[in-house]
Amino acid sequence: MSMKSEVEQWVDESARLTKPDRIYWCTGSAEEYASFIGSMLKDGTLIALNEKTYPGCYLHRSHPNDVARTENLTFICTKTKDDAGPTNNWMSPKEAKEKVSKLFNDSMKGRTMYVIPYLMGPVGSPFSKVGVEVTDSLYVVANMHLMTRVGEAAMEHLEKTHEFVPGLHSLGDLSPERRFILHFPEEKLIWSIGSGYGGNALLGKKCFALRIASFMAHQQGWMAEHMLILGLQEPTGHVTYMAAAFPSASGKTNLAMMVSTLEHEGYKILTVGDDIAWLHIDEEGRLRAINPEAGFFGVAPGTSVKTNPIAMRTINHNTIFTNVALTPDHQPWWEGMGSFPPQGLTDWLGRPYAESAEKAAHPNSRFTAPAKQCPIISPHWEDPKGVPISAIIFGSRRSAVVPLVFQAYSWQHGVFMGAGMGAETTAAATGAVGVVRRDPMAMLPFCGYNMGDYFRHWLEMGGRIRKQPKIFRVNWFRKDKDGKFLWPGYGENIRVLKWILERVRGGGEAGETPIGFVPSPASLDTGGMSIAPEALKELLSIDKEGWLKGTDNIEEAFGQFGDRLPGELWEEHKNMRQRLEKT
Ligand code: GTP
Ligand code: SPV
Ligand code: MN
Repeated sequence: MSMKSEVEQWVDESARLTKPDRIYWCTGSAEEYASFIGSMLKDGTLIALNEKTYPGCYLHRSHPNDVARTENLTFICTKTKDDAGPTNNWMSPKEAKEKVSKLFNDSMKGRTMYVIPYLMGPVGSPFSKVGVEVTDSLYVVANMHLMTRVGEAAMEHLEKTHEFVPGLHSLGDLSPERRFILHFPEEKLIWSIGSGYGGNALLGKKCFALRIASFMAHQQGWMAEHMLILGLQEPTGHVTYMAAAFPSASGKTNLAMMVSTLEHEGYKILTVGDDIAWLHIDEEGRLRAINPEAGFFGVAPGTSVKTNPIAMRTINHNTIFTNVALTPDHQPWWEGMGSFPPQGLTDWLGRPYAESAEKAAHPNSRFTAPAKQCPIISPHWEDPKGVPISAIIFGSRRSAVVPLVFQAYSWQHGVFMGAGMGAETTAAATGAVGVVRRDPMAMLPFCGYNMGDYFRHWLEMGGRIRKQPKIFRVNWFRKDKDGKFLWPGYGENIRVLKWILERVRGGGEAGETPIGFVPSPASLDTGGMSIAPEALKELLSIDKEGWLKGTDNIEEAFGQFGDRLPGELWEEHKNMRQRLEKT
């Protein structure tokens, strides 16, 4: 059977269950995109933005109870609960299908089913993979057009690779009571119903490129990670590539597109990806990364000409905005855009904005824009081989304890550092914001299998990589006593990346501490930067009590995995505690 007929067979099967009135096969063409936009303008799914200042841009308001990923409704449906592990919600595949097929039953009656064949990764890359999403949401179709490579490219890749990940999506009734985001990693299948938002509904992104892909990567010897990929160009013109894992809404897009404040010295950033990296070991034993996505689904609030001018230039044309506020002259607006809320502003719910306690834009409002519109996109962003990675960076929001930057002593120590990472939660998922939880490698909501096995996989990958990337931890979010950020962040983060580059080269000064190599204030290039010496000192200080408490939290988190937690990580844990107690 040809691959086309295999896809057709699965589409038929999905149609028998959901009973759409029509089935439409997406080609991915510009005409198709324009006609879908036209229909959504007509039925009110989209609002056209100002043609002069935001050509080709639209606003979508999602259902008020459907504004972020819902981790509590996300399941890994492996045969055994143990294979999903203690950090994932689990249902048996049988129970999940019985329960949720009832919700899919007739869910597309009176509607059109859109079939989206899409490619994750550059055209012609041996690391790229095909997905097929069927959905009854045109908003999802339009976003998939921007975020992935839809149509011919996918079908051609499919004929060569004979493998695709099917994803069945329906809006259902959008009730959280009847919302399920299900993953069947053993059969590489995704079912999602009851949400039209972001990572819940654009199945190429978190569902495929992280949860299903991480499971495949574990089996096949590669890695699927919640990482940005950037190139750091230095005065000689040489570019060093780095990959960085930060939890949701914790600075990946911003770091990947940063305008360096050391540009006058010749240090600048090139963007390869802002959210997901697929990493493979090449014939020379180097770790290489591709960005499986073709667009950015980025956080709007906080994005301004000051903080992220590159994003502002990327998203002022051909962009879909979701849940931002609307000015009277139809421009998008959000908190932290750098201007006061204008008179006559409409909030994300479509109500007149009153300067009450509530925000005009939802804290998880987002933009969807094609990556090729990024003015500093790397010339290698679609290189089929990927880019060689020299440094891996873990980062998260920590208002206390964690220094601005430090380096792991070894790959194994770095894996421990990532596995034990604590992070304050954000608005990217429903639930409390600002609560510290363990978010290993920023993958807690995205690992499609037992995280104990995932840590083991990281250790094994390290053993296979001949030229191991150096591993670092960063924290832009440490606060002073008054609750103000100690570090200015954004473009100034280049100073940290410069030190990381020096360390990768075997240079750069650093002191040995219980937690790793920490730079002294003098070894960071802070020339021309306004930062109080006391602030810098505090940013690089080690809070012994805080870290000791952290080792207790790590012990508790590691304990959940029982004997699936690699002994090497307990060893690192013990060593760190001993080093802390000795100081
Ligand atoms: P996801 O798309 O959810 O995976 O998030 P992300 O990691 O790409 O986060 P993003 O770069 O969109 O940043 C989220 C929020 O953090 C935005 O409001 C930013 O303005 C803010 N932010 C990013 N970098 C910095 C920084 O260096 N310092 C401070 N203080 N805030 C930052
Ligand atoms: C995240 O939450 O990490 C995102 C947005 O990048 S979503 O696509 O909704 O997952
Ligand atoms: Mn993300």
